[in-house]
Amino acid sequence: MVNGYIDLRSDTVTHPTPAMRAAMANAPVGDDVFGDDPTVKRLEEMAAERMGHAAGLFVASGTMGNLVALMAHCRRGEAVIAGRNSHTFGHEQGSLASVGGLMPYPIPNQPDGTLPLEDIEDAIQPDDPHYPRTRLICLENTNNEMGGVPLTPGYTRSVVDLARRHGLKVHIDGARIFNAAVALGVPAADLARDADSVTFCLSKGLSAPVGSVLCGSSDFMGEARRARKVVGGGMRQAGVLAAAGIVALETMVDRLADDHANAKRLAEGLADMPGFDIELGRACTNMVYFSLAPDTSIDAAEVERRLARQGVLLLAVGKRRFRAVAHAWVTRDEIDRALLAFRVVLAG
Ligand code: TLP
Repeated sequence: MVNGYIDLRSDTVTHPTPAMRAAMANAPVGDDVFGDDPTVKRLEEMAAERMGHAAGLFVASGTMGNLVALMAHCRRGEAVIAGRNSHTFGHEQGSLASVGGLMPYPIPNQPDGTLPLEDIEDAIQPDDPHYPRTRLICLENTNNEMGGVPLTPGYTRSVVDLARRHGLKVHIDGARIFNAAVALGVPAADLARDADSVTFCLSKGLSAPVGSVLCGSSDFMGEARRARKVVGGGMRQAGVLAAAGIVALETMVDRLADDHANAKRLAEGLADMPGFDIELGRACTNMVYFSLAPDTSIDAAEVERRLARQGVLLLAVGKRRFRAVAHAWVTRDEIDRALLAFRVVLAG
């Protein structure tokens, strides 16, 4: 429960755990813009190690981490290849263009979240003064819009190999990379170390109140630190926030398997209801995307309203499509109660 609701809108609604609140209250801090905050440094080191990279940078959000990464990799006027169905392209207000001065070349994501290698190759601009220089490829793991699907280490490696052949960099928006790691049964580093940079979020399934960490090489982090400052992301006694992030990394990763099991349970329950259409196989991490069956007469906004009256929140992501996300603040029992509420709502 979150504030009295079975809140399935996102894993971003999770609250900090009691251990996080205690760590925040007691965290040693310093001015992080001067590099003086020991708790931020510790989090950055832990994060870098978990991702298989040399250095980390604590940032305020996933959006900031992605923007800072893009700005650090590219110069204004350069081109970035990203998924048409990626957060960086579609849900960050176009900041790569408006703030970063970068030209996006979007490619439709496949149902498994991947960008076909041929499409990436086709999107690389020739060395010709008519076109921007292509500098970077962005991947998203898990891919949110395609259903929270994880990208495998093998696929990531193949994109990195392609990038190397063309002298390009690779950034991974790994907002939910730990969900991918848990679903695939591999260490997160196996999904991240081959890329030039990766951002992951502490404030989604890991339940910390604020923050993400951008990881990469030490040289890259020098550039990223500058980019973070220019977007106003230099924080001072940020150790109070980083402390929760440390607890998140220490205590909240392995339990993501419970969220995946709950998402599967929700998906299976919805599949049993004639009013909804769902592709069961897609619910392999903590997200469940589903639609109203063609003969269901109410629209998604109405379902959302009726469910809220039953104490269940979810997101309508289209006129007839929804997203529900399992997370640490929803129990298995609450998933079952949510399924009952769905039945009530469909019955009118
Ligand atoms: N996604 C949010 C919404 O913005 C859609 C959500 O509820 O899923 N990358 C990915 C893949 C994300 O899903 C998100 C947040 C971000 C980056 C941005 O993270 P924040 O919200 O910390 O800026």
